[in-house]
Amino acid sequence: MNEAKMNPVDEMPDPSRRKFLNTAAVAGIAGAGLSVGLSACNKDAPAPTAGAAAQPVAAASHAANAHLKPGELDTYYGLWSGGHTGDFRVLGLPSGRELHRVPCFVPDALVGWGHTNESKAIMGTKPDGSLRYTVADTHHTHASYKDGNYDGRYAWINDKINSRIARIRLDYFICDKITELPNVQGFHGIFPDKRDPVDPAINYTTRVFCGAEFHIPLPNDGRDLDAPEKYRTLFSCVDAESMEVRWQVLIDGNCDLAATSYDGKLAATNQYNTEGGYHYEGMMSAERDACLFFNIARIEQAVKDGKFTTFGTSKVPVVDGTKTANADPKTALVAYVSVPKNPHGVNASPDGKYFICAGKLSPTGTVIELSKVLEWFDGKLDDVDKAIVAEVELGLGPLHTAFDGRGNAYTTLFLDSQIVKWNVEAAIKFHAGDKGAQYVVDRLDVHYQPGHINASQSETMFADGKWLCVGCKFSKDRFLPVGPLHAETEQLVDISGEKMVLVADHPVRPEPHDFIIFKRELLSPKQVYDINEFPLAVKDPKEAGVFRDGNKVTVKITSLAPAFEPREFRLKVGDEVTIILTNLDKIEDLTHGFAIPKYNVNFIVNPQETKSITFKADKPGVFWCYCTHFCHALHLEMRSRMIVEA
Ligand code: RUQ
Ligand code: CUA
Ligand code: CA
Repeated sequence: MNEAKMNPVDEMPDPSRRKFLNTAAVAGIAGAGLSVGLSACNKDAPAPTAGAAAQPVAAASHAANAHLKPGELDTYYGLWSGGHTGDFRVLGLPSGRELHRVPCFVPDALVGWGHTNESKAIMGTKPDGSLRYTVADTHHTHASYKDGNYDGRYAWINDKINSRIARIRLDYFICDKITELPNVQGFHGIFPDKRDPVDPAINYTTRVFCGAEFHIPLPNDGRDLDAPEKYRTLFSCVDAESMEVRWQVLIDGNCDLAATSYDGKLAATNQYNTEGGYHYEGMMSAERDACLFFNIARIEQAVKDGKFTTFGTSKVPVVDGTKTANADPKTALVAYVSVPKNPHGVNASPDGKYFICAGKLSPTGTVIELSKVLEWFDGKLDDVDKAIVAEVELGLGPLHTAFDGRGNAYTTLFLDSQIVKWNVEAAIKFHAGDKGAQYVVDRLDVHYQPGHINASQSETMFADGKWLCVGCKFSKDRFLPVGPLHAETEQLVDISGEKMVLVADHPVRPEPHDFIIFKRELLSPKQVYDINEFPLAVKDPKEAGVFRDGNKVTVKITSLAPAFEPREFRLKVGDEVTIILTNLDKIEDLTHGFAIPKYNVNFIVNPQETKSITFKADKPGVFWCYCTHFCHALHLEMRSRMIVEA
């Protein structure tokens, strides 16, 4: 954690620095042949306001609000993806302090994730017992909803590398389920629904939608290797409770990010490869791509009616969402709305009215009115592209959009290294012909090349317009150098006023992508486990001991500071050993660790938690199992002696 920068000099834009970065970024892009699309600016657009440097005095007082005194608690939680570290991070805001990392897809040495039997069962193993996957790439995390706000039950996060979705229980901040999506690659966007499209009593999340980016042969079993024109992608729906894949939709083009409407009727994904290109030139050959809208009620009806197919060994029903099969709006499952060249994010505005797609290779933001998409599905709008109510110039490389609940959108401009604040209704007026409508409200330089952006409560109906974070993909000169790998810069911006004020830089280990920020009152995590959550729990030190069945040995151990019970146990070389450890301490924050030297064992048990681990006793000798987590004045003395007889 580092403190807010107060030095006014640091807050002044350094023209030479920005110029260098922009030149480099644009040169790279131009070299890739993108310069034409990027310079195709709308000449009618209002002149952008000058880069708004934060006023040093204002910045200092805003920064003071973000700086918490020792012992003071943050007012917001932030849930962050960790990128190709594969983890899920929890931050306190506005301080920016990292509070926790929840292991899910990849092993973690602190917790013992990927080592204990319970975590391996969640992660998935090969027939030999080793982990199926040990790498992951997390991009997007979102939490479960009730009545348009977070309800504190679950969060979900994607793994792009191995097409997995993990669920995090927000009562204990633990991963409890992981599902691998069949027949997809490059699973990227993720978004829970916000209520049921049919049953008004279900005003909470029951589905999670998943978009897959890459085209593959279906099924990908060796067929059609050299026939890329036959490759396809699927949009998937996962059941929020069972975590089983409910259904998939075969589409034309690909998926990228995902969003859902507040009425539960629509899910969306933007697509950048309508061309079905398999090199970047092909993926950017068309001037426009699309944003797809999925009619959830109709898709589920089609599945019920048996109008689906399956691919390969997967039993998941796949409905036909391709363009030709969905030309008639009255029966269409999917609507294809045209948006400019290789769009990136798609975000739902907190008033429930609009979805916004950023242009990426077009300098524009596209505003799509949801009621008009529904009119098209009802046969009342002849052309679904008429649901576009604004398409306005924002700046170069627009990627993601956040909202303040006061009608303003904040879009990251990757190439400009800026955030643009713009008013959605003014943009709609401008698009309708009122060229005097000033939709750009403010611009802020960020450092550098921002990707994701989010504001406090922005993805709910209760966006409160206080804080905004922006994930900058390059930190360049913002921190002390630590060798070739740079930290990334997560910047904190105060958006409570008319002008955005940059108040803090935080270095983060590469590389977070998306995140959400919400009020701390929405969560009530438990700090001691319920011992009954664990079927193997050893509930009394008297139950501890060695239980032998041939060479299968179970060692039941309890921890109660400052001792393990039993204090020693005997094994024989060749034994297949399962250690079950219950932490009987009931006091908050009293965690113990359990490590066995030379046996590559280490994990922790939180208060009232049980974990187990299985290994082969393959070396004779004395091995001091010791507590790795500082727990007590006699922490160093807290040991159990494992004796392995030859
Ligand atoms: S994507 S920088 Cu993985 Cu979220 Cu837009
Ligand atoms: Cu128990 Cu340290
Ligand atoms: Ca394209």
